[in-house]
Amino acid sequence: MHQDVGQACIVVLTGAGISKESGIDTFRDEDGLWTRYDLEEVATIEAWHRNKQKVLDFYNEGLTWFSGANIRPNAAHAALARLEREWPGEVLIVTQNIDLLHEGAGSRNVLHMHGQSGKIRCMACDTVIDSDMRLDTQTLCAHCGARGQLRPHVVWFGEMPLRMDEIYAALDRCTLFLSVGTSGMVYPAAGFVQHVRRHVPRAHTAELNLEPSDGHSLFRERIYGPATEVVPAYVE
Ligand code: BV8
Repeated sequence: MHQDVGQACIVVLTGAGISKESGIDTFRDEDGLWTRYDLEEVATIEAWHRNKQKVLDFYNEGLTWFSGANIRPNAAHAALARLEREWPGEVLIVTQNIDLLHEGAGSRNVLHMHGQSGKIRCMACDTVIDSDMRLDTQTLCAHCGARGQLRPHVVWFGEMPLRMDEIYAALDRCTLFLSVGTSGMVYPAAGFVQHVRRHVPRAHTAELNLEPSDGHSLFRERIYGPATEVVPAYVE
């Protein structure tokens, strides 16, 4: 059955590479975050149970990375926001990033599968609140009063990413799966292209990245270059 364009759904997976030209470091490039921090020490649930303060220090320092006055959406974020405005069907951005640059560019249909900055969560009562306060092991939860149970609302390694059912439902109805600025090394996000190939064989798949990702051969179309150049050109 031919889907009319109005039903056509575009799913765009983004990673740290789309925010690089806005001044936010990626994770695995030669100047990336994981070259300065051991992810096992600061971004796993085991690290939280082993040394909460170390995890919170990493998070507190991270707050400064997004808050700089010069950290603004770039032309790639703007192009995806325009795509959402002008495309007659649905456009869903599934981002692995915790920054809010997609929203800053005007995108409204954004799903942060690895959590997002500006929110904290209580491990005792699971309440999620908007806050970019600095956290320490003595901070009390305003909802349940638990001490030292507040953590960033970020998905650590070994934790289930957020809203996976919604993501797979969107992938199952997409006509285009676009992957932008991700190394394709972290699952389940890295497996989305394979999911589309298997479940939606008619969908087109394209990778827009600075260099070939881990899963580059799985994409029908591959365009390489800085996101601020290749994404606006692709959206055109
Ligand atoms: C889960 C939060 C299951 C912190 C993050 C062995 C094999 C396979 C899988 C696993 C395994 N062992 C464990 C796993 C699972 C694990 C995983 O995949 N590990 C990898 C490392 C092997 N995954 C998980 O644990 C996930 N959970 O599987 O749960 C489960 C089931 C049941 C019950 C419970 C659990 C959770 C993963 C989420 C982890 N949290 N971040 C934070 O963000 O502060 S992941 C972290 O990596 C970030 O979120 C980041 O977004 C994500 C992916 O990285 P990228 O965004 O791709 O960034 P990267 O630096 O890697 O690449 C940047 C790219 O941009 C490069 O390609 C570069 O070329 C490009 N680029 C650079 N500049 C530009 C550019 N492109 C365009 N323009 C430019 N200018």
